[in-house]
Amino acid sequence: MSMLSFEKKYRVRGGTLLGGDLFDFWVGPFYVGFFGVTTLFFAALGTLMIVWGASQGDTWNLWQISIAPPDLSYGLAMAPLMEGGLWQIITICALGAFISWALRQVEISRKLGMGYHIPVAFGVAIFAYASLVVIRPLLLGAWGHGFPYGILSHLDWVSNVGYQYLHFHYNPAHMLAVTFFFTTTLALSLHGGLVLSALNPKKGETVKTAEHENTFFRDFIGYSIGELGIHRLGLFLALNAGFWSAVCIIISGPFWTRGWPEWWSWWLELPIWA
Ligand code: UQ1
Repeated sequence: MSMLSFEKKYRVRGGTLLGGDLFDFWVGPFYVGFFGVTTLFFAALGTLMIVWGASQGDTWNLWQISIAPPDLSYGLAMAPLMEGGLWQIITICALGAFISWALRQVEISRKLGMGYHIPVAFGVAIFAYASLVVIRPLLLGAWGHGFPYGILSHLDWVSNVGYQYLHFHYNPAHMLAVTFFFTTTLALSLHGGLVLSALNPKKGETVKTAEHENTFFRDFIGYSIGELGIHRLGLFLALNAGFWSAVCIIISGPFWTRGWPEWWSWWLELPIWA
């Protein structure tokens, strides 16, 4: 079955969370749905706000354009447009677009009778973003703790907040997050390499199957996690990368205010050294 006739078979009505049949249609290959409309709305409005904010700034240099959150003195109140209010609206648009996108994934999953693994996975990425611009600012009592929307400015923010805790790499949750990020890339490169090596042979050679893939890793390290297993492992690694990233920044400030190297004093204070 060609992909087009296959897709036609599964282009079914229903499964919507909101809007009933009203937006239950496709535009070309794309499912629309109520949340397709809200995604488009928030993404367009947010992008427009960024471009308008840039036009009010003092540079069109793509690296230097930045839209800053309000001053800390505004606390958790709304700020005037040009003093962080724009950042607040852009943040609402970003979350509106991301959450709409996740709910559109839910609707498509329901139509296809699939599990919700995809929206749940994307939800963890949304959580990581929200932890920076909503959860931590709320816990610290000011929107000014969010990061600025600019290519270089957000890097400066990361650097500054990192040094605020002396050495962020001593943050145990940051250690876990970084380790999960690296392990994710290791797993995906092993998996991608394995699948391509088996399924995309050079001209004149036959396509290999899962048995070859299993045998490679059994010969190589005495163990194969399997076709389903590698995807479970990949999802586990990736979700943990996002989750511990969120944790590592949420605990910095709200739950630990000193340098992260000092956190490890508990190790030096263990009674076993006496
Ligand atoms: C693996 O064992 C396996 O099973 C056949 C795959 O499936 C296609 C893989 O992609 C990879 C990478 C492995 C090896 C991974 C581990 C954790 C042993």
